Amino acid sequence: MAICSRIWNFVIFLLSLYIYLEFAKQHKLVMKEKLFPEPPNNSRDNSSEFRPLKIPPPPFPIRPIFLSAKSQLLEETDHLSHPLDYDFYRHSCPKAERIVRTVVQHLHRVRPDVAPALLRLIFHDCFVQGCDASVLLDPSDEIDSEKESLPNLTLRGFDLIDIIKSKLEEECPGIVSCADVLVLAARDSVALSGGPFYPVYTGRRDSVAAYSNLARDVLPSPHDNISLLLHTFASRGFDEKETVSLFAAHSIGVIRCKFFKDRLYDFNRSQEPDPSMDPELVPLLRTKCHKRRSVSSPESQPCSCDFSTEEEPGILMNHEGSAFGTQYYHSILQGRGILYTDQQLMAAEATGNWVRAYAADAFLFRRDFALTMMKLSDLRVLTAPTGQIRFSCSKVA
Ligand SMILES: *[C@@H]1O[C@H](CO)[C@@H](O)[C@H](O)[C@H]1NC(C)=O
Ligand SMILES: *[C@@H]1O[C@H](CO)[C@@H](O)[C@H](O)[C@H]1NC(C)=O
Ligand SMILES: *[C@@H]1O[C@H](CO)[C@@H](O)[C@H](O)[C@H]1NC(C)=O
Ligand SMILES: *[C@@H]1O[C@H](CO)[C@@H](O)[C@H](O)[C@H]1NC(C)=O
Ligand SMILES: CC(=O)N[C@H]1CO[C@H](CO)[C@@H](O)[C@@H]1O
Repeated sequence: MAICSRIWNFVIFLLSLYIYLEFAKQHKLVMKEKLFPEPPNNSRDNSSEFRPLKIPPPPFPIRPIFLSAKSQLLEETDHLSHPLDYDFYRHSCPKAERIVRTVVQHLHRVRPDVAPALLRLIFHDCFVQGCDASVLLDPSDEIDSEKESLPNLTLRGFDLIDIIKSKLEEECPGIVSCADVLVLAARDSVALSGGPFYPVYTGRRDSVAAYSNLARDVLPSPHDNISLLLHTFASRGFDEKETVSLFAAHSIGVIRCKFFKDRLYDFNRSQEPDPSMDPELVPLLRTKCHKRRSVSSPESQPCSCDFSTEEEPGILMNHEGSAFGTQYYHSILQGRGILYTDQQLMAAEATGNWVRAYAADAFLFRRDFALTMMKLSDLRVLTAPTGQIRFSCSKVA
């Protein structure tokens, strides 16, 4: 018995040593790797784009390898000029970020649509008037809800935000804003679905209004061409590189047939498939998305479609794990982008170059995606004394 147990302990010891050495090796490898690679030599701008990162140390290591690359402290000046604070709730609700993470982790295990839903929510919130949780407001007499405006039809996950918020209210009532909940939850769900982890500032406050008309006007559509797309993203301060990296959000979730069916059957009213789509992909997608439904609801007017999204067929974009992002760019390079806008990334030289760069270099992509998400999360935030802290995210307090 005793010998048996000693052998067993030795095996365990060897195993731990092996794991430790593997980890150390990986760690060293990554540190040696070009952490801040040169831009693709055909990219347009070469000036300030590739400065090393200066971001604060993360509160917890979800992706230690990614984080080890950039644990330098935020520059003092950056910090002072920033409207938000790092770890804003450290005194008022120290468990806030941990609670968000725990709930998101739990939800992620039971519902695979959590990450895509939260990513879409944060994009729709931040892109419209800023990250102020305006997208979460229900319609009422005073609120012309963004939920009602056309692009919101694909939005889900409001219930996820409510669940997280109610947990926070139990711990520290009236302290954590819905805008912060959304940003933190999106950040954690990206990491859980194989994307990079990135630190976010907190201290946002919630809007007292929604902006449904603005939502209709400024949100990009799946039918936008590249010039319109770049114009839309530039209006929110995103350059070509950032625009291309944000599109990696399309590497998870389900894309409904109604958003791309015209490309399979009647592109640009030609009765032909979209010539920019890989001809081998067309029959494959046709088996998922039948023509019949499109006859009764022309694709050029998506708003006349059947809104019952639960029954609406779609394509699962399950490029998760280590392939988050890079696999998506590979698909585009092969003409296998699902949406017209996805494939349009190849229609301009600058964006096409970034697609190539990200397909080839996962590390470059992860860094840029993290930076762009951080930028998105900080768009036009409300801070005290403006805005408010809602008790229920769907209602003005
Ligand atoms: C980029 O650099 C590589 C290696 O230096 C070279 O082979 C390639 O032709 C360059 N591409 C362009 C577009 O300049
Ligand atoms: C890129 O860098 C080179 C050398 O530093 C410089 O001469 C050139 O003007 C830069 N190009 C752009 C677009 O900034
Ligand atoms: C892109 O779309 C816009 C709006 O639909 C249109 O005005 C523009 O001509 C299009 N550009 C190209 C290059 O097709
Ligand atoms: C759509 O068809 C029209 C007329 O045939 C043509 O002028 C236009 O360039 C086409 N647009 C696209 C995006 O192919
Ligand atoms: C489900 C839903 O909210 N649908 C609305 C989406 O937006 C359109 C147009 O703004 C409305 O007509 C729908 O009722």
